[in-house]
Amino acid sequence: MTEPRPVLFSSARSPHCFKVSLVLHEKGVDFERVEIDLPAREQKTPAFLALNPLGQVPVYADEAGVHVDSLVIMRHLDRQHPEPSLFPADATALADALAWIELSSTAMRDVSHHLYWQLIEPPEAGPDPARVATLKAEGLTLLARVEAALDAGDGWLVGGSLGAADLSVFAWLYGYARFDLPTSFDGFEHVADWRARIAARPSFEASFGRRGRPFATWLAERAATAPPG
Ligand SMILES: N[C@@H](CCC(=O)N[C@@H](CS)C(=O)NCC(=O)O)C(=O)O
Repeated sequence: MTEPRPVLFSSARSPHCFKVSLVLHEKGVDFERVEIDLPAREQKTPAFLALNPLGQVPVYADEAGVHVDSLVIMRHLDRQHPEPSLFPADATALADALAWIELSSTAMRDVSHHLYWQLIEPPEAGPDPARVATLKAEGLTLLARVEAALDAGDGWLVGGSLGAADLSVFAWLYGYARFDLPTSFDGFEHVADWRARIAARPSFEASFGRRGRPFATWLAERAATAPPG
C-alpha cells in the first residue's frame, strides 16, 4: 500500500494512538489521521483486518509499508524522522526507556482499562468497591514510581529530556484524573509539573481526543482513485 501522505489509523479513545500522535507531532511529520470507530467494531472489519490482522489500532502506513503496534511505530518513526530523537542512543538509557514504555502498556494500561469499566461505563450491577479500591491502590503505586523517577531524573523519565518514554507514560496516566486518582496531586508534585509541561506542548493540543476522517470515507476515496484492474 503506498500513500501520498503517511496515514495514522487511530481512535480518539485510544491512549496507544494518543502517544503515537504525540510522537508524530513532536517530530513535525505531515500525516493524515483516519478514525477507526472502535465501539462500532470497525477494527474487526475485513478492510481493517487487511491492514492489521490483529484488528487493533494504531496502524501507521507510509512509503516504507504498513506498521502495527504503538512501540513498533514509534521506533520506526525515530528512524524515519530522526529529529528530534525520542529514544536514547545509550544502551542502558534505551533499556530504561523501553521498560517505561512496557510498564505503561501493561500495568498502567490495566489500571486505566479496568477503572474505566468500573467507573465510567460500570457493569449493570454497579461498580465493585473492593475492585475499585484495589485498582486505585495499584494506580497510586505506579504514580509513586513515576514521581520517584522524575525526582531523580531532572523532571523527565530518562536521559534528562523529553522522550518516547515520557509521552507513552503520559498518554496512559493523563486519563487517571477521570478516576479521581489521585483527587489532588498532593505528594505527586513532580508528576503534576511534568503532566502540565507535556500538556502545554503543541503536540498535546494536536493529539488529545483528535478524531480523524472516517474510515469509510477514506476507503471510498481510495477505491475511487485506485488504478483500474
Ligand atoms: N500492543 C498494541 C496494543 C494496541 C491496542 O490494544 N489497541 C486497542 C485500543 S487502545 C484496540 O485496538 N482495541 C480494540 C480491539 O482490541 O478490538 C499497541 O501497543 O499498539
